[in-house]
Amino acid sequence: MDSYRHESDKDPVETREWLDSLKSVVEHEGLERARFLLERTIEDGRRQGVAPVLPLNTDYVNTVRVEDQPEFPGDEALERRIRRIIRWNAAAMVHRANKKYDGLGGHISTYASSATLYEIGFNHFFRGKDGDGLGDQVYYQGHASPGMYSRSFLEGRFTEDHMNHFRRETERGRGLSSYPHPRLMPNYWEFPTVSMGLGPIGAIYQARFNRYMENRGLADTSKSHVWCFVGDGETDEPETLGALRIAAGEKLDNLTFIVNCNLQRLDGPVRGNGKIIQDLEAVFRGSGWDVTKVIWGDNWDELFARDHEGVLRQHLNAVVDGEWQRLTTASGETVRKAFFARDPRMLELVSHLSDDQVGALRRGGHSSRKVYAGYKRALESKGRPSVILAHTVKGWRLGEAFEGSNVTHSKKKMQSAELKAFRDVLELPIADDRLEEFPFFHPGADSPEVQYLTERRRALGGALPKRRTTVDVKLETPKADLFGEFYQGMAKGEASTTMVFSRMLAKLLRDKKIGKRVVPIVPDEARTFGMDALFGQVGIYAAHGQLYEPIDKGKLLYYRESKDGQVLEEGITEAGSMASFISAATAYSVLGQPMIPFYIFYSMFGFQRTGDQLWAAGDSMARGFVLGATAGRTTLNGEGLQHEDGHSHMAAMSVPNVVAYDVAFAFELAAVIEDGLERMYEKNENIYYYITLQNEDYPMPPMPEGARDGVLRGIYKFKNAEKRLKHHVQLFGSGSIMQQVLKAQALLAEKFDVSADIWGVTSYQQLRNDGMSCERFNRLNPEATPQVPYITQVLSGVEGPFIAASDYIKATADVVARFIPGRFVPLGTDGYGMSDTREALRRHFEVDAESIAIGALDGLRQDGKLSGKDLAAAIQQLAVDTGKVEPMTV
Ligand SMILES: Cc1ncc(C[n+]2csc(CCOP(=O)(O)OP(=O)(O)O)c2C)c(N)n1
Ligand SMILES: [Mg+2]
Repeated sequence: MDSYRHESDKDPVETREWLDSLKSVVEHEGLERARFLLERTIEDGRRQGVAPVLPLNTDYVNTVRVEDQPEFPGDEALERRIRRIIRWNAAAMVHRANKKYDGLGGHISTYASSATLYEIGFNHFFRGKDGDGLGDQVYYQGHASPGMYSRSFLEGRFTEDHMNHFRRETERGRGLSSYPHPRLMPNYWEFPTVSMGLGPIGAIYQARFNRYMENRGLADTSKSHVWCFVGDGETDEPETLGALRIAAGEKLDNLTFIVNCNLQRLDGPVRGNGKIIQDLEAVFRGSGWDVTKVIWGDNWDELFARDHEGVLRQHLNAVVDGEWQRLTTASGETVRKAFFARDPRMLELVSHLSDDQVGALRRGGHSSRKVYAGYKRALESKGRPSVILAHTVKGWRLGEAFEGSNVTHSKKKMQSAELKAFRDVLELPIADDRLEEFPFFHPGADSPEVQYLTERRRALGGALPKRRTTVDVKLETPKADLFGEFYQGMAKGEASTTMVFSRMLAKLLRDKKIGKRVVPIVPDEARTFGMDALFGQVGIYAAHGQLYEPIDKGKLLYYRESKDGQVLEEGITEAGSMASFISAATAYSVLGQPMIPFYIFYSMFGFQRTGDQLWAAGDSMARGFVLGATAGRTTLNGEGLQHEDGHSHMAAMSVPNVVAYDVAFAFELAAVIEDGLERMYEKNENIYYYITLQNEDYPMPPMPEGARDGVLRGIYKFKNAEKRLKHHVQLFGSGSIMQQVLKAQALLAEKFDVSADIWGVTSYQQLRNDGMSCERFNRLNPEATPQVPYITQVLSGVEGPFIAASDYIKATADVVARFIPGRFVPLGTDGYGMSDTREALRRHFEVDAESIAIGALDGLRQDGKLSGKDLAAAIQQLAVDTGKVEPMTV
């Protein structure tokens, strides 16, 4: 009667004795004692040189043993009926949308596989926002959204008209968005999840941020739990699994992942030749998570109970997912032949079952009791995060064409026969002659189903999903006293905009009113940006405090980690830092507490590396500041083409609610941050800021009289020409290239009898948005007084040509070309970055003072004020090599 008889077992009797004594301990003294003895034996074995390689995997069976399974606390039959109605409506909304408008899209099979996982959560675990505490945060699998809508429909939160407008949102307020998008349904969705991987990493950092808020005394999140639904295919994304260690290291037992293991992704099986659940078990356990596998449904219990030899387990361990997928829709007869017949002892195990009964052996993710047991166990995990790996069937109950089929993900409609079968399986009272229209079904507000589900939600703190839209806390943002010195500039000496920012941040942190709400976030670059003093000033957040004496303890500003530290020093993870940024920037809604994140990073690793999260931040209606530091293709010299950013402003332009600035001076930065605080935290605008900062030192002048409005709108007059010379030009400068523009002004006057006015352009993006908005207004209101773009107004009557120079690619400035009343010559840093001195790089990219002067003279030539010969002579005089390589081609 040996279970797990091994080929290599030389002395089965001895083996049996060991196993029997273990069994006896389990039976008489319990699991804890047995676990202790095993651990002690292994420990001792190691000392004696026996080093067992312990598998990270357990058998392919449920983690919760039948003996330990809790009582199911709900009304199982009623919950089944509710689930069935929701499943029906979820399929109906996708089918109806596509029947009417072919190609609208949507997914039927995903929710069909995860209905029980969601419903157990909604009926028994997820806490709403209207009860005790702040409520849970639930990350729904994006393309399971029809299930959530259908639940809300039953609750009376949506009408049939809403349901008929799934994926038809242009009639604002009527439609339901394809996936969870707070921007599109601000009262409903909290977290955009459908870009795979962003939900899971976001959930981890949200759970951590909840602790941060708790530990810093800013919010009571002790009753909030973060739940994240993840697709098994989604676990292929590095973002999904990449931060698991963070969650374990921070002991986030306020976090649970629920992985819907239907074994399939879009094209086919996730691990056809392997076992995704086992893979994930090893990864999660190895990362320090508590793993609960919910693999088999109730009707397997008695088979396992009789599997004394472990033969069933052994074979379950061996079958690969591709095979399970095939067996999903196979008849009982086939399953018996293809699986149970692998061993006569297995055949014996099912000999009392009919083929139909064999065919009906369920997967655990479709059993309320098993799923409930899994949730309960996961929630009881202490000191570490937990994950539920639930085995399900993709397209469950939708019929053969859907269940487990490789094409199921993309199927949007059901055929007549399928509809009939579906209705019969769900036992819904829908007449045959109405089937074709696939009507929505609502049992009525007074029905036991609706009463039950409403009561359950009431007990758990209100309906979900739900997003808070109002901010109860009013912030008073600091004014002149804090920003004054920056507007005044520096009487002597030099600074970089990064240094200026660092000083401004330190002052903001000290502000009595909002200081504690400031959240500095940095991915292991604080020293690079001169911000390391913050470590001492406000401390680094560390969930467990500082468990060591830091090497620099004697210093005034040492590396101080503490439980109530304020800085989120994230280590080298821009993805993690972005997730933290989103948590802090949405805290006004998610936790009802406005926070002011300043996330500072190497600008190359922002919109380029984590662009999708910056997009999601916009969707989430994040409010805060992201600062691309050491920016500018030639200003961060010597670092080569993976650091020298000359294009993040172009990427930033693609996110509609980003307000982007490329600042040159302290006063510009002061205006932008002061205004940003007011717009985001007093006026509650749903925008966030992208500001590039550079590391080149130069003098910081005072703000010119009356320039503030222009600074904020994107362009202002910085300096007029000292006197008018033979020819006249307008020079635009941004960021540190403004210094080259100033030099060009002198050069032009000195050598070529050309005078120049200088304009600071802080934001081509803002100027462009304004210009396009005017154009649109004029197009649609041809009889109204035409609107004039701000830049056109400012430059009206100003004599060109206009020459723009920045440390960004030419397209950045070019976006305003058509709003400029005259000849426009944009100069910029097209081509890959490379390492050299700033001077050499600026000559290479043609944004140094000489190249700007040439640009100005060329503008005059194009306007017929200078000849080609004049220009050629000037180029020679400036010693610029006309045969130099074109930077774009390098
Ligand atoms: C980053 C990203 N890549 C690709 C997709 C397209 N996509 C949507 S659903 C899907 C398959 C999802 O499979 P799985 O995670 O297993 O979810 P299931 O529907 O099986 O529950 C894919 C590839 C996406 N949404 N996001
Ligand atoms: Mg899947």
